[in-house]
Amino acid sequence: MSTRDRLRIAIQKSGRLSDPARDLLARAGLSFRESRDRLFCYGESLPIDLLLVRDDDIPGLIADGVCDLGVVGRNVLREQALERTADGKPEAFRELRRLGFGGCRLAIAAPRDAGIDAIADLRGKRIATSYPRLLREWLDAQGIDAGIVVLSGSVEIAPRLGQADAICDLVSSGATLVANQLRELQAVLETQAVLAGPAQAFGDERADLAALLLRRLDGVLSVRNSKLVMLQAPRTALPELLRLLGDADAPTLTSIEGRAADVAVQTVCRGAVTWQRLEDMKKAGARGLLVLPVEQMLA
Ligand code: PRT
Ligand code: ZN
Repeated sequence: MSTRDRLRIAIQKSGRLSDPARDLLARAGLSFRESRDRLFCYGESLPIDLLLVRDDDIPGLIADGVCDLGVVGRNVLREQALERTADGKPEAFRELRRLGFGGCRLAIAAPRDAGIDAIADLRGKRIATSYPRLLREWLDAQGIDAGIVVLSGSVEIAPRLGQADAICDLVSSGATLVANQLRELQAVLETQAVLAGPAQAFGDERADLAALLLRRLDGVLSVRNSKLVMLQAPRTALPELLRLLGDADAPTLTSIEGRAADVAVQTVCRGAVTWQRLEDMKKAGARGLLVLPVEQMLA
């Protein structure tokens, strides 16, 4: 492995994962000087540079040591990992963090009128997919013998074109399936964007840089959906309010000058603070409810 004192992260140049990936790195305090061709961005705040590429190239760039880390869908990472081990190569990647965006599932779907209603009905059928190894692994685990038709895109129209009986493709809202008269049968893999790295640890300055980045990412990820909730309430309402704040950190209680029966509550809520929840808290006796975004947190 080459010795380097700068860390290089590959992210998608343009696509679903590019904006959230850049946003996440910016929140972790990384800033970059954009180059003219916008393929390489020099890290200004830290010795961490960016390479902007197609998502499919990211695992290979990590395996070849061209990049040290990458932001890529688990679906792409796992498919390419299976491809490499099938070729007799050693495990090349590690999933270092789940990043909480780009969430979807790789799922099997079939035309509504195809008589494929359960996974057992897939026996002897042809399934079109861009993820042949993930699909084969799942079919083998289920003991289902089915044919796989490998397509690089437009998988959802394969049944209509007579290329396949069913498909195995990424689904998020499901609107694409509905628009193509397909019905989802079974999820094969839950996926989201992950920070991927090489299977082997870095043996030079990059190890410290990677550790620093991971610590910062943990700080950003842990507060991503968090809200600081403040309120005042009668002490008698506390049990019910704490139940409604079940996903919150242990609250700080402060007494209120001149109002011995009341208390001020402050806590960080990890889940969504919806209007419904606020209304329930008000009903339980809370007053002066304040919900504030959390910028940063260093545990
Ligand atoms: O050019 P490059 O090769 O870099 O980009 P790409 O076209 O291969 O990738 P891109 O940007 O489409 O997706 C990148 C990653 O985003 C994927 O590998 C997944 O990890 C993740 N992701 C999350 C998705 C979706 N959600 C998604 N909905 N990738 C694709 N889709 C497709 C889906 O298959 C359907 O065709 O989007 C369409 C809409 O989905 P529905 O279910 O909401 O209708
Ligand atoms: Zn791609």
